[in-house]
Amino acid sequence: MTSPALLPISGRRIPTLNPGFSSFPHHRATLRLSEKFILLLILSAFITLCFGAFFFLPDSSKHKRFDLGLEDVLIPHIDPIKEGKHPGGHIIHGQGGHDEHRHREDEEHLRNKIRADHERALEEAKEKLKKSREELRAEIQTEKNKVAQDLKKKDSKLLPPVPMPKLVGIHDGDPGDPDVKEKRDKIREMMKHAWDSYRQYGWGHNELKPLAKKGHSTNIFGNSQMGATIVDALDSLYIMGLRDEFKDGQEWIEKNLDFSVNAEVSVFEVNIRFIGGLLASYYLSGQEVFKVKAAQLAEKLLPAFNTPTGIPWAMVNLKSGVGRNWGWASAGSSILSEFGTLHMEFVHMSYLTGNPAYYNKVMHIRKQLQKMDRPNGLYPNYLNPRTGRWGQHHTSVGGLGDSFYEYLLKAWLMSDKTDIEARKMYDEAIEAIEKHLIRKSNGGLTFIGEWKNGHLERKMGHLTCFAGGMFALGADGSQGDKAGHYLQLGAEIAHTCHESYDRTVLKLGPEAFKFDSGLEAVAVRQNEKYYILRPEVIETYWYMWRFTHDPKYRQWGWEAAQAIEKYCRVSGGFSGVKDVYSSSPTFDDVQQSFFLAETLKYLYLLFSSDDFLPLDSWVFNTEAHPLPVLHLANTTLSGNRVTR
Ligand code: DMJ
Repeated sequence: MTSPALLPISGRRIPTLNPGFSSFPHHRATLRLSEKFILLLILSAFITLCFGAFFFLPDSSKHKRFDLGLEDVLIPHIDPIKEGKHPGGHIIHGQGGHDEHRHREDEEHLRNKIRADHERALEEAKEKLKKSREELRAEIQTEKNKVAQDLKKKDSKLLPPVPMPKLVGIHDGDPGDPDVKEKRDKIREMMKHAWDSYRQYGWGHNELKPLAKKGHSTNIFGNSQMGATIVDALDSLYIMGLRDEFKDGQEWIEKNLDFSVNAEVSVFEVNIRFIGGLLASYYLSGQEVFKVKAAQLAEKLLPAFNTPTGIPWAMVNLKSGVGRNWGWASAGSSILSEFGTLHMEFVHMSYLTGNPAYYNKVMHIRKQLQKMDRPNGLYPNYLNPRTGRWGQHHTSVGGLGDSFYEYLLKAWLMSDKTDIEARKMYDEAIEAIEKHLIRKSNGGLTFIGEWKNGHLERKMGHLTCFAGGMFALGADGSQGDKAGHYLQLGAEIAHTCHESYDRTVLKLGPEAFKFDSGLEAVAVRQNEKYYILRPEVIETYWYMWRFTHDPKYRQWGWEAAQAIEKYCRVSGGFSGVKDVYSSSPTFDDVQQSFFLAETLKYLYLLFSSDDFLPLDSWVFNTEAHPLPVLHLANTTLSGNRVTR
């Protein structure tokens, strides 16, 4: 049998010894697998022979070496104790009598063993030489498979078996009503077009350029090619019943997804899209591979927390573990929405791996934040991970702040409402936000502004529109019987965001819109007029639909779906548009991975029944990946049963 230890060499180039090949570079040929294999066997037999010859040297020459004081280095090569021959014994050279006699016996025994090994190796080599190329190839392949299998087993052994949380409502979601079903089928068809286009033109790349019909990526993924769209879209495929596509994606992940790459990635983005996506696929499908990959990736993110305060860097190199922050962030700061959006996935990682490190890291972030002064009770967007001090006192419920608030609420929901500390932080933060950032425009539209340079900027981002859904989701359980109030606030934000869509030519929302000088819910600057297939407005429609069943939310969702179909669909997928106020917009030529993960998923769920992924059993991460509520009352974070 071939020794597995020889296998890794099989891919290397070995200079040819075959006289039939010229030694000129242009004639130099790479040896074929089986030829290399035979050479290696002969080489290994030769090495064994040389090694054995050492023991036939006269004793005196070996003693001379020991006299040089190299015992510690050399003895292990022939130490019978290491060979397991004389447990508890030591060889003392230069002494006569019984010890010397025993030593000679040991050496004799060892020589015989080496001689026998050597002869067996030669016999095996001779046998191999008799075999045909095909037989040798088959043997090599069998060995390779075995090594791959062993590695796989080793990987999954890292993860202890933990009870699967109760998974409720993961099948179908047929809405019953044929008209609603037709809409749902249309969304499914859009998903298929987005996926098939990526499959055809961008497979394995992070994202797709639907007009250029080739792969695309951005700096959040470093220079990696990690198939972000595959990982991000997979649970949507599962939910929509696109099982062949799901299998295809799973196969790619099994064979190709490798995190040992020299790439500097965004900790936040990789967490919400990759770890979140893998976890959701694992819970929905039960396929172990997703859990194993999530665990491998999560481990790679841990070095990002090696900062003086434990507040992680924004970026980490997956290979070296070196972290740093974005150059544009105030005073070298980390970003609130980034380090504050790890909790859900990290708690699940501790649950599934039994490694408390993930849970400890995110709880440490929470503790750090609790210690700090908050201007007006608000959390600024920037925090320096070296000094532990805030950077600029900018506050936003949109970009740079948004999902931090979302994860406070969802930490509580995900813990089966036992993490009351998180709920308290959420309640206090929302109270401060309402007091200082939420206003009504002259035209009666409720908006959430941003705190900048000591005053309120009357501008709201598309990203901020997710907050309507968050207020509705957090209504139940809010302090002092304010549930109705928060549901109403959610409805008002949904209305404002719908207006931002309705006041455009394309009926698609701009990136940011103002409430100033007579302008209401419209973008002013050219660089705020784009729509990049974002989900937040549709996300809010879905939550509002679930909590109120007001048909206008389905109506608004359908309007958005039709506009996307009409203005963003191209033959190679779906593209963002640069100006929603222009009747002949240009495309940005990017099909974002979150379009498949979030926008289409929320639309599909909007036209599904409520018992499909019910909100008391599932909590959606900020990238719309559903994670089950962890009922930890009877189990620990590592899934073990609690003994009381
Ligand atoms: C998504 O990646 C996530 O929703 C994130 O929280 C912020 N926004 C993008 C999509 O717009």
